Amino acid sequence: MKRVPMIQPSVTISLLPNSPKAPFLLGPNLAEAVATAAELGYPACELFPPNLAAIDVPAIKNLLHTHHMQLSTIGTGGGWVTQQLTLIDSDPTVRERAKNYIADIIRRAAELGGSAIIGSMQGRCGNRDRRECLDLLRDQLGELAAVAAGCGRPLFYEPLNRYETDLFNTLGDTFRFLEDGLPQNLKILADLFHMNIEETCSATALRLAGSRIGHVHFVDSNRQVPSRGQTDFGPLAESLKSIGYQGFLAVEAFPLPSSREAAETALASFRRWF
Ligand code: LER
Ligand code: MN
Repeated sequence: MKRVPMIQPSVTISLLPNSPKAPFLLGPNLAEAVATAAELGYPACELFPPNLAAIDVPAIKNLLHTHHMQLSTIGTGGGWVTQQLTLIDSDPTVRERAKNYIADIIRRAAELGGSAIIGSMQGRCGNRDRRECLDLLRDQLGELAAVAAGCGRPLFYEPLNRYETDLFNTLGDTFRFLEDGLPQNLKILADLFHMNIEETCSATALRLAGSRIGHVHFVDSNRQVPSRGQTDFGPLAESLKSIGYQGFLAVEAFPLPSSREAAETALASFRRWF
């Protein structure tokens, strides 16, 4: 019998005050957000905490248990937003703090059954030597992937569009960098919004990255929820199914026209294509 891939939706919850300019659907009250996600029918959520203190593991575990909700992922971008930490900062003490911050999130996410995401905290190279920047990135990602492996988890690295990083913008370039010696538990986070800006063909890029894809940000071309932009999700869904993708599609999108309506529309879109 043909095995049907298990792709599940997840909804983003920001623990920072919500804003129509930030791509998170629910929050900032965690208890209310988890209750709403469960009521709408989401099996999982992705958290965006502003700092480590916001990740109260026993309290979150209790809340997830009460609502039969899984934690798919925790974003680390708060380390950039609130403390300007990046993995390739030119100051070694900042790099060390950035690495420790992400390592802590990897461990806390693992205790909650989830995995960490490295997006904005990768940083930018700017006018420094690109080779040196990529060497720093390689060392930092390698150490953090080892922390995740010690917890029995993957770690997700996210290529971003050109306006947010100059390290890696496409899945193909990211794939080649990771395949050049970085461990297999270091997976690509494919964000369909960034890909819409950078890829020649997103459906092909997903196929070529294959089993290196570990997580997806499910979002439309204008960073609104799927079906509020101009992406044709049919070919993207076909690609993910063809590579046997088994992870989450986390809706990281603007909460428009309202948090609740966006979360409802995103789930309806998920059911239509997956
Ligand atoms: C940033 O644009 C993004 O897509 C996030 O997932 C990264 O933290
Ligand atoms: Mn993203």
